[in-house]
Amino acid sequence: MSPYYLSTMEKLKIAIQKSGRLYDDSVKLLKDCGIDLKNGVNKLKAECDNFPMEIYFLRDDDIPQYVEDAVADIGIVGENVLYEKNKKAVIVEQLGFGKCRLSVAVGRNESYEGVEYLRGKRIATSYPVLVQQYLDKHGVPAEIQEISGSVEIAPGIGLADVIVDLVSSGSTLFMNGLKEVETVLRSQAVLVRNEQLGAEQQRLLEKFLFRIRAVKKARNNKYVLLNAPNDKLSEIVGMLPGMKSPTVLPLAEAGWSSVHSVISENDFWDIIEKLKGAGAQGILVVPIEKMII
Ligand code: PRT
Ligand code: ZN
Repeated sequence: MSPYYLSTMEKLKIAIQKSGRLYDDSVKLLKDCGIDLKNGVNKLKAECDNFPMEIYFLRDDDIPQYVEDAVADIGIVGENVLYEKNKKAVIVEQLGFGKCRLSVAVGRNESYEGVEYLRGKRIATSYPVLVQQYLDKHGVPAEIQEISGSVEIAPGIGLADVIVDLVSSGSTLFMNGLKEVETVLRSQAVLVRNEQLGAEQQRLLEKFLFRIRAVKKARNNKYVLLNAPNDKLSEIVGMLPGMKSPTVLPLAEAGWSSVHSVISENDFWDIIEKLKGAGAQGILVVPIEKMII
């Protein structure tokens, strides 16, 4: 085996979106995992100095195929694209960004009372496979018009009665006189892998995943420091989860302690309110960079 061949075998090849809504978050995830990309000249491929990884920049629609064919070992892609393309790629981890829903939308003034409304209608979408599955599941036949972009204008120009498109804030639908009536799929970016990774790629993936999980945990938690009067200490400590249990240190001022803990983003405001109510002061909230339990 030539040294060149060996060096290419030992890298984990990842496919990410070349530009678009997943690009920034995908690159940020790699950076937060301590992986420094050396930007390729034409940005089709990048290498890394400090992790055996090679990054391919592709259209998101092509990523499932590249992973199925093992051109890339792993990839970052929206679940919506993954399920629509129906390729053999295994989901390894949900990444918590690129969140959206694939929704059915109709004219704002239509009286919509349920999926039966769709029977015999013309539905414009870029997701014919997922829409067909949805119609079959509900036993409602309809005509699917596949279009690749600007789906939201289809009803206005008489191309369709209904659309099924991705929605995040809902403002595109609103601006086009449409309302969201059903959710076909909830989606977010996921890390996928080829079905049969080699042992070395599997080992590198485990290493990468360990870092991803530490980054995700850190993003979902905050480090909280506060001052508590000692007579309220046990009540305040009881409100805080902490990784094992909160850290309590005496302050220079008699009768007060400093309490340190980690709070989940989800419960954050509830707990902070309770802490204040119980007499906590000088509450500082600090982002966590990595969190390994
Ligand atoms: O060039 P390439 O093929 O790679 O990119 P693309 O144009 O096909 O995809 P891109 O970059 O638009 O989206 C990439 C992925 O981001 C999608 O496959 C989803 O997984 C995810 N995502 C998250 C979204 C949205 N949110 C989203 N809101 N993709 C598209 N939209 C569009 C939607 O189609 C509609 O036009 O945004 C509009 C609606 O947004 P709101 O906020 O007005 O509701
Ligand atoms: Zn695309």
